[in-house]
Amino acid sequence: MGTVKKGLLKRILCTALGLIMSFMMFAGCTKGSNQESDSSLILGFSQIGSESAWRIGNTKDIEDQAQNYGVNLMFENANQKQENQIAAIRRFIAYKVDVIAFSPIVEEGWDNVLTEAKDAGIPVILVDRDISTQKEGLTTCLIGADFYNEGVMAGEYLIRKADSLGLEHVNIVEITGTENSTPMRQRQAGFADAIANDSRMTVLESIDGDFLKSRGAECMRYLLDTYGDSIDVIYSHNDEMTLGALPEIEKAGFAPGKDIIIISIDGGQEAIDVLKEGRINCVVECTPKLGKEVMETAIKLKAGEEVNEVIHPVEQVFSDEQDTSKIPDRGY
Ligand code: GYE
Repeated sequence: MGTVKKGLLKRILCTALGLIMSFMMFAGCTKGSNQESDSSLILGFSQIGSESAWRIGNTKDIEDQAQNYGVNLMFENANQKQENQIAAIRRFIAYKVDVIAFSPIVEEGWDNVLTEAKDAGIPVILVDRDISTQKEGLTTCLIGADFYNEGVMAGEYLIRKADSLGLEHVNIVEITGTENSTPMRQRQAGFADAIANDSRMTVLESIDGDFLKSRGAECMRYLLDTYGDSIDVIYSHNDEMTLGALPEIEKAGFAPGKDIIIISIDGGQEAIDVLKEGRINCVVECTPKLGKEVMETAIKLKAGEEVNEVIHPVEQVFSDEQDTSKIPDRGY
């Protein structure tokens, strides 16, 4: 065969192979090993944004598990805006996806778009955060952490810490997550309830840090200016805000973890490393690894099967009460 003909044959073969591979990828056939996989399922997922290590870990897990289960994922990042999430859900409806999943940035304001999804016959899974509504049947289930319990675990740690240090009075400042979001509301409520009967505890102020590192720093500067050395404890609703606050505390001449008790939530690697250094006292775990449950639930919903209304992952507390050098790598 002449070189020209050989080259042509090679090109035809490559193109054919390329076409077969792209078809397999589109159909989700690249991993056929998972028995429960469904390569015909199209899942629209609207993510809140990329505000934290938690969120980035959550996105990666959803993408990895979609691949693992052979699910075709239409992923949209709302960059912290509810209107972008609403627009994404409308695009999923227009595209006639099989299942919609989303993490609502705040609890209110979803009735119209979710009624449209319901009218289109598309089941909706809430991932991570909840919604608040008077209407029945807009969503099928919630896959996410028990934020109230996280707040309780944070409060109970503080009571044990105050006992061990023999503190008589404890002044707390709270840096909260995004206003009107489920983790903000529940982490605040769980913590408040856990310390309610302990007369040593006073919350000096709760301030909105929006789950952002930059806001954590800003809030901390304000709190230090306002309350100075009367602050005994910082209860921060996520690691990002905690990591933003720490340098400000140090700049003001205090040693975090010693002069001021630091309590955080999430458990990303960076915060765990700082816990190991002794500059954070306690990190309540909130796992971002929800992808497996999301895929399995979406597959069941498409098949018309029943699903559990609420799925909470099991979570733990990391703190200076344990040998922190033994905490395994977190992976996010
Ligand atoms: O704690 C925070 C993130 O909703 C549980 O959102 C999530 C929270 C998480 O940005 O870091």
